Amino acid sequence: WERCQTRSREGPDAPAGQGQQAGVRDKRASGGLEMPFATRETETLFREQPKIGNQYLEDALLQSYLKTHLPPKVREEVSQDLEKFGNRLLTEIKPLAWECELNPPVFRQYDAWGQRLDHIITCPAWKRMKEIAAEEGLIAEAYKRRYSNWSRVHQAIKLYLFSNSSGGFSCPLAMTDGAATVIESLGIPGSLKNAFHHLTSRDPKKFWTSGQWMTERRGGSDVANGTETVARKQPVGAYHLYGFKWFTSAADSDVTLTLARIADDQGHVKQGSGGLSLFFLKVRDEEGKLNNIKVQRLKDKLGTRQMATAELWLDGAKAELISAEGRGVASISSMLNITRIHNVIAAVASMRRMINLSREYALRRVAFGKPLKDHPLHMQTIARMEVQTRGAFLLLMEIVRLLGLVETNMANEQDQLLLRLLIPVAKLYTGKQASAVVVEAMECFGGQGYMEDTGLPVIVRDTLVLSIWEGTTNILSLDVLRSLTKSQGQVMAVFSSTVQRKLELASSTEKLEPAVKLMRDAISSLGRLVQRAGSKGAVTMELAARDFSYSLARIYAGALLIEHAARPGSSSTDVSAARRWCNQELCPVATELKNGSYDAEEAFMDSCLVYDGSPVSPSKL
Ligand code: UCC
Repeated sequence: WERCQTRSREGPDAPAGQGQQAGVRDKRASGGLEMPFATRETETLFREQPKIGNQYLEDALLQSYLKTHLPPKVREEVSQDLEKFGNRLLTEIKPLAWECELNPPVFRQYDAWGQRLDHIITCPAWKRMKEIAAEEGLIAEAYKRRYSNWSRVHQAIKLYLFSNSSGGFSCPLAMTDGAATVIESLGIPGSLKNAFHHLTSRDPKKFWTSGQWMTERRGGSDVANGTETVARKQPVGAYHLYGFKWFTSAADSDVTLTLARIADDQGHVKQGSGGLSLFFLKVRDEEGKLNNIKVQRLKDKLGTRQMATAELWLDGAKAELISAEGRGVASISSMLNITRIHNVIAAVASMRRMINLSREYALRRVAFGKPLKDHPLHMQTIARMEVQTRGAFLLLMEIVRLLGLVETNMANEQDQLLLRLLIPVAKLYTGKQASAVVVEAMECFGGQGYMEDTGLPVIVRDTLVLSIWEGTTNILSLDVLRSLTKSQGQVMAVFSSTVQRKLELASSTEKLEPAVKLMRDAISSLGRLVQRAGSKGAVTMELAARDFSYSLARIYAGALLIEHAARPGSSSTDVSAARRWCNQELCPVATELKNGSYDAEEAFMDSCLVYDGSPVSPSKL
């Protein structure tokens, strides 16, 4: 608390003028005499504070996407809602986000008399965020479906606008959305009807959030082998859970989904993925008492400090089995796929916010006798980030468009396969893009970008987790391979035909020809590679997984940018973004394959390089 209380109470783009006021005070103090030179310089620097306006109205790509895709009546209503929300974000929500940053959660384990409390104390602004999330329907919108398949797009855009002003509340919303999806996919059984109603409520007094307690001490990626929690069946049907959850994000949630191994009559459990089942539990009872859960401590994190991440002991927590026995991982996957989409939303939103602040600053900041906007090298740097962000944004919109179709039973089999493939691809790619873009954008502010009270480091810190949350880059790359194997390669056929179709739309647009050609070359390379992949061993596939996933991301985003640039009424910047995107290496996996990077000898050499000599066998580690 003390650390934060000393920081500015203003956000990164608080109303300008404080510097001027300080200057006026100095003037009065010096009796109206000419100010010293140094004071005047300081005053000038304060005036360069970047400001942001209504983030919906200022997002040209978002507006053009809605115009292109949404039916006019839906667009009109959605647009009104987004404009209103954009204003609310500026006037009410953004200051609350800064309050959340200044007042991170506090853990009180005991009272003065030694009684165990285990209270996670959150600030009033955090609690207000929960009410606002309900009022704005940030979860409800996706389940009430008043715009049919477009409801997901509407919800995702609201979350995208909310993300950087949410004070970390986007995280519990991601898990809440995931939990609601799991419950809906189970057909909303009677025992979970009430929970579903609360999770998708627009009433702040009724709205619940959910956790997603998956990570245990032995590992977060290898859930199948890392989960030790045991579930003991009770005579009346409920289960009691015993275990230790090592990372539980937004631990102040009302309910959670979690995995455990059901013990048989002798207390034995089945190991591996097939031993895991999915459970639903309420964190507290009606009187607010914890459900046989003990809070060990709060995590001390690099970022997302506004949100309480805790270590929890489950000491007989009452829970309901909600999957078939042994189908825990498969059942929680539908939650993971939703939270991974939220991760993409957060990644794109961070990039967009940092670019908007950078370009605003470039209008105001003068260096070497002219504003930054008149320095070509500086503009080139921001433009490169802009191209990356546009590709990522269209990828996000494509995924939520497909999700909307699937959830309203309007998707065909191809749409479903494509969605399954694109979620991990987009999650892993945008997580990395966002980390690179926000660090680059921080540099656009020089030393100011590194100052805590500008709020810029908060965005950077909170973005860096996005490549880790919900599966690291390599784990997601392996998930891409999983989707290929599971569909027996069908996802790749759908991927290629969808990309080809998008390119055909651009065939009559001369300015896009070079980009289309580069894309066609990349798809051919990818096609050849996939054909040869069958004859390669598992090590080659694993070594190629990340580059392969990057290739899919770059090719698909390229196709989306080209499609967007080929639409009637597109702008020269749309065309330029598509061309520039396609000028990067679109299919790195093909290049690396040619270089022999995925051969067994190279894997051996990787190990030698890492350990500077001979590879270390696991037993020596
Ligand atoms: O970090 C966490 C909370 C953070 C807060 C939330 C923030 C959200 C963003 C907010 C932004 C503001 S919670 C921890 C997150 N943990 C993970 O993401 C886990 C990472 N590890 C994996 O994803 C692994 O690949 C595992 C756990 C899925 C591997 O498990 P298994 O059991 O070894 O894998 P299997 O055997 O291949 O898969 C088991 C079943 C299979 O189905 P069947 O049996 O029918 O063949 C798979 O096809 O699960 C299915 N499956 C999937 N299905 C696995 N993954 C998927 C998937 N992604 N989609 C569909």
